[in-house]
Amino acid sequence: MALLPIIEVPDSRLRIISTPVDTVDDELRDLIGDMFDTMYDAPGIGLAAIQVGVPKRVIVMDLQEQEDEEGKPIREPRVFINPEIVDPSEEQNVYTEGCLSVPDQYADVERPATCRVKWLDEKGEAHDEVFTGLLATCIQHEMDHLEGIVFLDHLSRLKRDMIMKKLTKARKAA
Ligand code: GNR
Ligand code: NI
Repeated sequence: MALLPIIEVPDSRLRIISTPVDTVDDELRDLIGDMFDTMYDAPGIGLAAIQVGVPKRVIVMDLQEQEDEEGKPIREPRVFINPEIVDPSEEQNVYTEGCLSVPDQYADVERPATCRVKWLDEKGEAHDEVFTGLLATCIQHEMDHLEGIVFLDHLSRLKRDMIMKKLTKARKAA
């Protein structure tokens, strides 16, 4: 169990384009384990490796949509290595997004409603699935991180500046 520090805007490391993974090995699986610890602790529903300072094309995700009888979220961890988006839909969807690198700030972002994704899992096995709903939104948000993009980049300059101001204010108050 290891919690890794999460990088926040406007840190320039969030602008790095991450590099494809060439071997899925134990060292990578250790990183993935630490990323899950960090994501669940935050808490968040997704995390890209660059958010903990590692410029590799690795994403962990758990939407935690289902609960057990006691109301505890049922864990459904997903790992995406070298993901690729193939067929984004014409149809768009708006979701109020947040980001662990932009703490406590939320804004509506429009993205393709569905997309087909190809990726490798932590065993190095290939997958190819169509994603809809929050899963489609979240994988696109995470894929953006691999390209050095944060959700604020999808907003108007006005909205982005407002959020950055609120963030500065919240940090001063803390
Ligand atoms: O925890 C997160 N919640 C979230 C909500 C709506 C759309 C995307 C996300 S991802 C975010 C975690 C994060 O920053 N991942 O990069
Ligand atoms: Ni994010």
